[in-house]
Amino acid sequence: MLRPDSGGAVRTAPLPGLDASLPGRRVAAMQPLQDKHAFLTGASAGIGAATARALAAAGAHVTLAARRRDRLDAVARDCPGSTVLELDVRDAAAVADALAERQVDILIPNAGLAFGTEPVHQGDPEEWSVMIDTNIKGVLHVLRAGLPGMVRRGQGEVVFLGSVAGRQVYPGGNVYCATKFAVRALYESMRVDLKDSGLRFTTVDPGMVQTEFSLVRFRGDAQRADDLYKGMDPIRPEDVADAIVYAVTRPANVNIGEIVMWAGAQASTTYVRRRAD
Ligand code: NDP
Ligand code: 8X3
Repeated sequence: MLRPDSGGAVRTAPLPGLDASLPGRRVAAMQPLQDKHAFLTGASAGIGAATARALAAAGAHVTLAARRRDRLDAVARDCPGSTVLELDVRDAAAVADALAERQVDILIPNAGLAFGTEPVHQGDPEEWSVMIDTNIKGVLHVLRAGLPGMVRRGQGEVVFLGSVAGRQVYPGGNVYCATKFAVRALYESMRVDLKDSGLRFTTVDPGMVQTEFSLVRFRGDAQRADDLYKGMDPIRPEDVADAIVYAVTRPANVNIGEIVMWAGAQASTTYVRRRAD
């Protein structure tokens, strides 16, 4: 707690878990991840892969889940003590099985994707279903399977991968944006529903991150995906991983709620400053 002393200067009175060894400063002690178990979906690429590597580097045991086994194995080689799990988050029973016997401290339902930027009247209902089943129901499956153990133990944390697309719509974002608005609603719901659980909830909401996301969105059109980042410096997946590690390493008296992360050149989901190159 900060309080003024008789001379008007600020002195420190340490809170539990805070390092007051430096005179005149309050330094939060990092929570070690050494004995922590993290369960991460969408770990075969992009933000998930970078986060798995960062959590493992911070000492956590990471379970890497996604559909592509070869890609998971490649990421796992950089994550000592990790486990890989071929998993489609749309399959509720498979997700329940995967989490049944696992003690999880850090749950990260990161798997997600977008298809297309057509307006709804030209959209493909099959693609909407994949987005909704992955980005909303997939997150719900992971929560339903992972939370009971965490609630029973009264500890742990969930980090959602929202998006600025869950805060502002943009032309052609429609169904994808709706799924990310839903993720934010789920994040807020968890805070309310589980307010007495002892769990922490965080949503990390990035802007333009260069991953395979746009390649998937543009259905394999690499040129179109690359063009999206032309003349600007996008967020790197490692930057997002860094934010996630920051959130989960805060001391117990702190809960980082929402991290909104724009690319430096992004004024909004629609306005991006680009160089002429
Ligand atoms: P990538 O395409 O690079 O990675 C997506 C990951 O999700 C892959 O590991 C993929 O693995 C996995 N995945 C997709 N569908 C399923 C499924 N049904 N079951 C299990 N895993 C699945 O994208 P990002 O890393 O960029 O995206 C990660 C998250 O971040 C998403 O939720 C996305 O919405 C969000 N996000 C991305 C931003 C961006 O600009 N890139 C910005 C804001 C948020 P596999 O195919 O092997 O199953
Ligand atoms: C992904 C970021 O702006 O392409 O969530 O929708 S954006």
